Amino acid sequence: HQRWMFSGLRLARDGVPQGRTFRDDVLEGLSLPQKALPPKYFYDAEGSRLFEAICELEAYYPTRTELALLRSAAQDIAAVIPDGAALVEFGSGASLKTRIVLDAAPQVAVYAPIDISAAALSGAAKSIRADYPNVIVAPLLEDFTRALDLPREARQRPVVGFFPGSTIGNFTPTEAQAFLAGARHLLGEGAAFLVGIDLVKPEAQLVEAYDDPLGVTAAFNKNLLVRMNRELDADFVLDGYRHRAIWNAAESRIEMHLESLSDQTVSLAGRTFHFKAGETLHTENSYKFTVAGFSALAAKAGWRLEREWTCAHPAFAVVLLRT
Ligand code: AVJ
Repeated sequence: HQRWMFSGLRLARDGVPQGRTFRDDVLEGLSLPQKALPPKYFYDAEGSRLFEAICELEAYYPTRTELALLRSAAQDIAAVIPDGAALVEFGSGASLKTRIVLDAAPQVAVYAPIDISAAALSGAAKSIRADYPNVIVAPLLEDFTRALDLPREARQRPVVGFFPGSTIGNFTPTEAQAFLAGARHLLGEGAAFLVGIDLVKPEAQLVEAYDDPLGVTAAFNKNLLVRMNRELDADFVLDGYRHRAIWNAAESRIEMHLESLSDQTVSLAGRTFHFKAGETLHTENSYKFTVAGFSALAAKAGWRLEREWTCAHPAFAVVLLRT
């Protein structure tokens, strides 16, 4: 399929970053018995900014824990990256963790970040180009689950996938397996794949991380309402909902919801939706893993776990998968 160039970013398929629109997914999600939206819609420009603010919070341990792990493992990681490699990052955001890899592995020739946020992707591409003039940066504006082929610059090179942040935790186990199988196909035979996974830990610490005392995560969650109001002409009353973070032990996941504080009706894109008092809109799952459990999941998608770097407190792991 054809790729278009638009504001320096490459778009897959006819200049539209995805086949289904925000509108399609919202109309479908609000019609479900348990109202739900895909978490990828958090990341408009404001949502990406709020997510970066979350990453700085004392309560939100994953970012700093993984940064420290990557720094301590940087030499080991550099040693598994071949000369002239292409580093392909899924959901690259501000590309901050990437810098640890690029600093340790000057043999990386091409950096291909894939992200759904145009603002985050163009900002990151610009700053990586400025700071790593020897690296060819080939950004792809796309929902990373839909990336079907590598940018031209990355082809015919040894490929290393990079998927930090435990973003894989947004997928159900079935979706995660499908994503890992797709990534295996995209990255190709012989590829290495570095994946960050958040590990199961005490409930209080998990809930605090997703319902921080400063309310930044609440603002991040509610920004979805703001986005629907702006982009879909909806009339959500922001004070009519509260942010909830719940540990679902049976599924081993944190769930984020927006809970309606009263019986209310919302109009959106010419339709109406009713919320009962206490009814929720389920906005995110964030699965927490064990290394053994994740390794079994990856194996079902054709990857074998070659190495792992773990931090005990707070529990977090970076694993190296190999085809
Ligand atoms: C970007 C999916 C890894 O699940 O921890 C942070 C998103 N949501 N706080 C996560 C998020 C609320 C984050 N991921």
